[in-house]
Amino acid sequence: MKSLLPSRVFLTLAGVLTLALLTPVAAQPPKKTIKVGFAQTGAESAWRTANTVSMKSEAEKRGIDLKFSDAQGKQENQIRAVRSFITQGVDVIVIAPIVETGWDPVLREAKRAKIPVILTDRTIQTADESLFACFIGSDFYEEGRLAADWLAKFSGGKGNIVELQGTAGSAPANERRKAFGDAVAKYPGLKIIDSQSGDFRRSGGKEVMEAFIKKHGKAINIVYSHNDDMALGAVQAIEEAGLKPGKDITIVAIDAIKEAIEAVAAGKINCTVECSPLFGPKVYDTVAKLLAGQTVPKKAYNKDEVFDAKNAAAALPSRQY
Ligand code: GZL
Repeated sequence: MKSLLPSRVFLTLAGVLTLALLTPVAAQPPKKTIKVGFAQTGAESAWRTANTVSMKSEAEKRGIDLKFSDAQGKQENQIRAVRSFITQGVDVIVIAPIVETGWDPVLREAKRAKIPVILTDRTIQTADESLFACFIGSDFYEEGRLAADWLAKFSGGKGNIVELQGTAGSAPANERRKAFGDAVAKYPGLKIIDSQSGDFRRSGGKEVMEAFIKKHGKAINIVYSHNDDMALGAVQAIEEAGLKPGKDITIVAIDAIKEAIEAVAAGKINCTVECSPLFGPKVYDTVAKLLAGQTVPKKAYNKDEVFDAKNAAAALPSRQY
């Protein structure tokens, strides 16, 4: 049978095909896995747990190699973790600084190692803002102001307040306290009669509230708590004292964790101001921009909403933490 192709064309095609099969395709260089070191504060509250879940699950989704450290509430453990991340040569360091001060020396070491640092959740006090690439978190002062404004309206600007403070020296405790105090000062009928730290812990909120009830008894009209976990502890103490939380004593808190919104819907807490912990996506988008040499905003604030009897029940189905 006559060949369909002249033999020399056939041989040429066969040669080209053989050559193509034998020439290794230029292997794409394997995509480098991004390594991120995250120095987390600890596991003091439901908010913190949700924050850790967001950071870990989003890293896994994006194929990021996350080196995670839980400092168990101690700054020295966080600083040790940052030094370890520098030694490991991670690409970016993320810190949720437990307290505001004492960060410059280790941040200078990260800068010398040319590793960018993202501050997430809590800010720091430093004279040299070049020591960190950016801050991603909430505006704690605004949260304190929103809580005070809501309370002034709800209480008609009258009542004795006891305050449950967050972790001593932390940015949220400092700013939520200052904002609330600045706002309440405008109402002569509102008076902060006592204020103590419960360290953002539920057990701390319960213990401090028990002491307040013992000391002030029925003189207490209002509880202002720097986070929901301490407020939920205070609810337990108020009930154990035979009083009705949300009715005999008004309770205003911050975080808007699901359990607190449920308590608002049940009338046991009167208001909680949101402080979203779901930073994962925003942090890793920022990591990608920094590694691509892009500039990022120095401060990026999350949007926070206020929940009370009017909107709590409707919000519950969509809450993620
Ligand atoms: C706020 C965060 C605080 C929460 C607490 O961004 O730092 O720490 O309000 C958490 O619940 O423990």
